[in-house]
Amino acid sequence: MKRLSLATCGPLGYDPTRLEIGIVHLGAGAFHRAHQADYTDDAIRRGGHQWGILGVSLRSPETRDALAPQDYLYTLAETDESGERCRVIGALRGILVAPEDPLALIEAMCRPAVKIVSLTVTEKGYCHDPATGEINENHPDIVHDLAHPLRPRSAPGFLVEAIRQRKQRGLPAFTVLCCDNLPDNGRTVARVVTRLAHLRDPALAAHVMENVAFPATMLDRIVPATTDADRARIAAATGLEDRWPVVTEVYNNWVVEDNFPQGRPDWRATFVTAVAPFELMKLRLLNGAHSTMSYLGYLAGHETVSDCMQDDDLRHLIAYLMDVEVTPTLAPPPGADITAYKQALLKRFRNPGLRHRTWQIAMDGSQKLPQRLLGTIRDRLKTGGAIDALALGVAAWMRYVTGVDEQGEAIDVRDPLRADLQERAASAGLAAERLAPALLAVEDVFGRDLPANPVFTAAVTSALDRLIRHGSRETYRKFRSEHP
Ligand code: CS2
Repeated sequence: MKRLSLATCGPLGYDPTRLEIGIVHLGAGAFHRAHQADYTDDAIRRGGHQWGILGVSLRSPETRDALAPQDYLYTLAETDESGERCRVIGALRGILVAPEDPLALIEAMCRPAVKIVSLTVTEKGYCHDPATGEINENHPDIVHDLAHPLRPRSAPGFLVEAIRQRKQRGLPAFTVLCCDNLPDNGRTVARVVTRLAHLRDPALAAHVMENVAFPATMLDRIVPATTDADRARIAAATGLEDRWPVVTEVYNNWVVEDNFPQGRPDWRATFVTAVAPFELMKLRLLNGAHSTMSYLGYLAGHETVSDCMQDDDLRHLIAYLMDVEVTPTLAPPPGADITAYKQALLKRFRNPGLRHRTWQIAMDGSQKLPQRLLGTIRDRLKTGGAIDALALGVAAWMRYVTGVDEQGEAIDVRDPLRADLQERAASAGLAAERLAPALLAVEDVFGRDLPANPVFTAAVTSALDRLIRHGSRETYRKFRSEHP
């Protein structure tokens, strides 16, 4: 079978070899390739030839090695109940692997034609403390980047050095576009970058504050990790071998704060002045449901989100969480219909064409819980609202990060705080009255307020006790009978 390439791909509606690089994107994983690259590809097809994307892998060469021999083209497979449709995306024009040559990346970020540096480096990639949103000055990558500022390792380190060099060269600053699920993502990244710049030189921090725009965004598209089965199916459908296609849903949404002083592609996104209400709706409903379902579902033996949705009791819990406990904390975003969004979400979660593993979503819980569940819990506690489903989500995370499942098998827990979490879990043992306080004491996740709130600690401890005694399935089955 022939390999996908410029020679075999057929017409794309534009000539990828003619594109200028206007965007450098840090974190060229599946999510970026299914979301921002798709929007940009569409804008290029309508004439935006100055918006080619140079992707960057901050760690491994895998994506570059897979895509370089196919001229960085890849197939985007979009699935819904009517089936799967494939098309080729040409917006990505190269991938740099940062650790191989950090200077080359800085150089690329300093090209005059580059107007935007966007990022999907996951929550942990910002080296911040998730409970406060402030940079973690003891993070090993930040310590490294302060010692070796010209050859950074972290995303904030690259941003600061490239901003500094552009200033030195008399070039206008690029716009920093965070595309990760962080709360108040534009402002959070602005704070992290400004603080790192300040630690290097207060004048550089002043330059960042005055000249760099950090628009906020809300991104919404479900993109599971690509599997070999996906590769085989897509090759059979297209007749071309593609080493790294991306599979996603047909649904796609992007709300962006329109603040791009150097210009931007003509993305068919929703441009607004305030992203916050859209972001809260999405993080609390979609991601809050995702995380709750992934811990409970994993413990109950469900491999994917669509498997979880086949389980009536778990589906009930998720719908209850969204309707009864999350919705009252949301201010409806202008023009959005929360009820319709929730209905659509349950349908998207059911999509059998997406094999979105509970284990994948369970990753990095310490970085996700604050914006997905804990912010909602704080709002509920303020108004005296019940938090039974939310507390069960938090308790399921606690049970999961012990690293041993209900059958006594090891769980492959991936989390930057794993060592600390598992040490606490091991010394507490599998007893809720010790395990809950041991994990609630992780200040980076829970802050100081939540562990001091008796309503919250009681709810989490009692949910964890049920999970430990009766197992996940029985716990959410019982939840349904108690919360019809
Ligand atoms: C998921 C998200 O992996 C996860 O934690 O909750 O990646 C989710 O699929 C996206 O935010 C959807 O937009």
